[in-house]
Amino acid sequence: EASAKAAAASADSGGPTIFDKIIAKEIPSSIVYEDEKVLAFRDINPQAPVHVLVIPKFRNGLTQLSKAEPKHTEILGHLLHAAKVVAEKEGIMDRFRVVINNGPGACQSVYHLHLHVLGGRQMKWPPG
Ligand code: DGP
Repeated sequence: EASAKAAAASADSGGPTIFDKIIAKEIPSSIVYEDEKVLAFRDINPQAPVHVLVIPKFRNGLTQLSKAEPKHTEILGHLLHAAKVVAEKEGIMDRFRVVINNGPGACQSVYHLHLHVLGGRQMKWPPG
């Protein structure tokens, strides 16, 4: 499973991703939180009882965290705050993890920046 995911991971093409269709609601998703800047929805392949993805509605070049520039600082802060709101709504405020996979070597598979909010079980350290 883990190696299959790593193999499926590809490099950043800069092209559209599945998340564009989720934002446009052309593909249904289970939305947990939404505002004018971000969308939070349940991961299709959950790795914990709570596994929510938080994404910017406007990618603006942020295919991955390594592409972050000073112009992105506001949305980056907004995403982190939204992760906290998701944890609060999901009832895992005292025991959650936020993860960003960056690049094929970290198993990033969708090139639209996203935060994973994970919780609802005992989390292990170090992560795999
Ligand atoms: P990453 O590997 O960090 O790039 O995470 C991408 C996540 O996106 C992965 O955990 C599965 C999730 N995902 C991919 N396609 C869909 C989809 O169509 N719907 C939902 N809800 N999640 C998706």
